[in-house]
Amino acid sequence: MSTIKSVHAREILSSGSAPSLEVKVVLESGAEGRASVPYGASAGIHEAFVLLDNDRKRFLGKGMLTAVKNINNIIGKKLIGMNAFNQRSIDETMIKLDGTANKKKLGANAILGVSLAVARAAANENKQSLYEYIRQTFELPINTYRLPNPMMVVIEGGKHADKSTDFQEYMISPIGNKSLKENVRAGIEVYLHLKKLLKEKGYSVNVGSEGAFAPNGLESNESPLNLLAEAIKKAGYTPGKDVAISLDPAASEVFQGNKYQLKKEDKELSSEELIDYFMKWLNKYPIITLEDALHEDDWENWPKLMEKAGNKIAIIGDDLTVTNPERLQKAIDMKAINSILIKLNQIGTLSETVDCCMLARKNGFMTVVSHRGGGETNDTSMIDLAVAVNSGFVKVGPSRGERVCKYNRLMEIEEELGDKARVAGKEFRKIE
Ligand code: 2PG
Ligand code: MG
Repeated sequence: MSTIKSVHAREILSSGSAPSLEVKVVLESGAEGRASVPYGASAGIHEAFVLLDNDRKRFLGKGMLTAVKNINNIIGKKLIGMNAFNQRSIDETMIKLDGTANKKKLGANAILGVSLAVARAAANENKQSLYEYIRQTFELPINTYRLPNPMMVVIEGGKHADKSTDFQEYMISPIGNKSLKENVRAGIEVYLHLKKLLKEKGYSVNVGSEGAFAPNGLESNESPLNLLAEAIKKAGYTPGKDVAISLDPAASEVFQGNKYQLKKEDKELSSEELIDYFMKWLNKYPIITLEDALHEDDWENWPKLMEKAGNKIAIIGDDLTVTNPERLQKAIDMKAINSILIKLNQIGTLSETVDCCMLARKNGFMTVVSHRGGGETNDTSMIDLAVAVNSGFVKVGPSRGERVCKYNRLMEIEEELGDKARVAGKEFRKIE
């Protein structure tokens, strides 16, 4: 047992040019753990609360000094002296101390920062990798290591870009069944060929907030799919076999007046019409996962999409489920999805995130651990989590330091595990 000696937080900068926070936890043994937290751009309304200062004189209101103070003056004081190896009780203590349903009082950003820093300190004390420590401390009944495939956002629109597509993310998913390193390479090569292709066609190759291209003037919301298929071929891969396509329309963001507004095409669609719209794409392109195809509270229509496409592809909930075991349980009961996106900061503690992953696995659901679009940091805890729970994919952009550090961590883990691990590849939906 090693007790917590100090907890210290500071405001840092995130990739979104707004602050985030970093926490350092020191144990009596001298072991240290550091963690920082991301935040979303198109955050779901049911997510845990990100506490901002709202002081317009600092960072346009986006400072995190209040959350930092909550850590240094309230959370830290409560946790000092506690056993760092009892992650569950650390997290439960913070949840109780906050006392609200969505961590509004202390801030989920504050709570998550501490939760992860404690886990890192304990792992360091044990001289274990974080993924290994997560398996051990939560006694996860998983014995194999199956590394997640990359899911790379390569064209972004919606809230993540300016004047691009209505939908948020067009992604490539290398599943070639080789090593993780080879799948990462395939993804990056397709990204580079896509860049060439966009240039040839006269589009800009400036990147959006997740490091994906965000071209102006695309003809329709379907155009990126053709570009992706072409780039996959140009890179020497077979669409669907080596590299497939994943989509996150982030439909909540285009939902207005009870309809889905596709401004780019001057269309206003009902839920059923939007499902048919996507079904046409599924029949035409090698799409293997579809995330947030409907609004976050359009519960009655999600099962209709599942009925039509659930046996062919992964239907993923993100804003729908917000890494919340209760919302996931509802989705399970309603047969609304068969896979779930996992974001640590949507729920705000490591324990609750792991519980959500395990509930998903128990029900045969694939998990995809994801970065955030608003502001990311160089923290790579999401990767260790993905490895700990045998996720099918990790969703991360293919460029910018705060994104590629995640892939670099994943490749490091592959090297560390050697023969003990293999990549999920085409079996990404298999639960092991
Ligand atoms: C999403 C994410 C990550 P944001 O919708 O899946 O790509 O976006 O972090 O902005 O919610
Ligand atoms: Mg999403």
